[in-house]
Amino acid sequence: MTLIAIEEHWIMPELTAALRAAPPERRDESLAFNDLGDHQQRLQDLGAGRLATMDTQGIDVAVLALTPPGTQPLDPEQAIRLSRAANDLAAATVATHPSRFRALSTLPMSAPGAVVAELERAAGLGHVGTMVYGRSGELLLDDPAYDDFFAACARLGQPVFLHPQLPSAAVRDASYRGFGPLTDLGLATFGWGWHLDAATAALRLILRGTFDRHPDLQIVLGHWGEMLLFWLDRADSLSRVAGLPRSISDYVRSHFHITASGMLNPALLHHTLSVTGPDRLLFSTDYPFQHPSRDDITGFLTHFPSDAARHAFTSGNAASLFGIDR
Ligand code: GRE
Ligand code: ZN
Repeated sequence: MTLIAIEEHWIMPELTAALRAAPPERRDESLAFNDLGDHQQRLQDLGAGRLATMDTQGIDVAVLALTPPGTQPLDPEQAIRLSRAANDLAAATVATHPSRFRALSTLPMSAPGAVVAELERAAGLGHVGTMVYGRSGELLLDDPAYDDFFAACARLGQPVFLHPQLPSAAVRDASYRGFGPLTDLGLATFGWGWHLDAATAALRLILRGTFDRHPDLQIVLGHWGEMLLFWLDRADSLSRVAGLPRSISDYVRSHFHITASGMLNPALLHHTLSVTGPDRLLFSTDYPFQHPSRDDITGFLTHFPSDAARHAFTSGNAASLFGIDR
């Protein structure tokens, strides 16, 4: 069995320094998660330590992606420079261990006019897709400023991983305060807000007609589809008021791939299978934030309805979506 994990995070110290030095209105408090335990060291390690963990878990190929918030809170000039640096370092890492690593590119989303050029450059370096977030500054991902980006992703066959990020200050002030700094931050992020925010960003892309304009575009959602997959019955009524040609769940079934992000819960697997079928499910651990053991992973794999579905999840779907052949 080949195991491909597609949401495996890393960080570049120069980027951490720039994010920490950002002005207060651009600073992302979720950066603190990278400092918990040995995360910082694990995130920075693109060599022996990471490979040893992969070997212990039974992971053959890790698809690397920066940890949130990428370069998205940075000013345009810094975002362009550090996205390039991240893409170059990721390419060098893949070149050093070509049978073990692939990478998703990092794009300067705060400089919408520079995004397509860097996507094209990163695809040329061999990056198999890109990871973005639902918002950069005030600009939401469904803003027309990003339409050329989605056109380029569709044209180049680059899937877009839409990863959670800290909700805007306005949303946090309205909904995620009142319990003390740590609980407030957890409520806004890993405990709830991240997953609602990413689901809303995905839903907004559908409502904006993104997939009608770009029929070849593919999106990846983590955490078993964030909250979107659990609320399709309700979201479907939106397609009618929005005048979309297809139902929301129909867009999800034809334009979205769903990854586990280390949440190896059979109930979530069964729900996702009931929505999308086995051909859109992808394995990932969300390294280093989740660290399932080899036994956790093999135990989870017993819950698949067939060998074909298991194989699709462990490597087949990732191989075809990202063009990974090893
Ligand atoms: C994630 O990438 O999903 C993540 C983090 C930090 C903490 C928990 C987590 O980036 O799930
Ligand atoms: Zn993640």
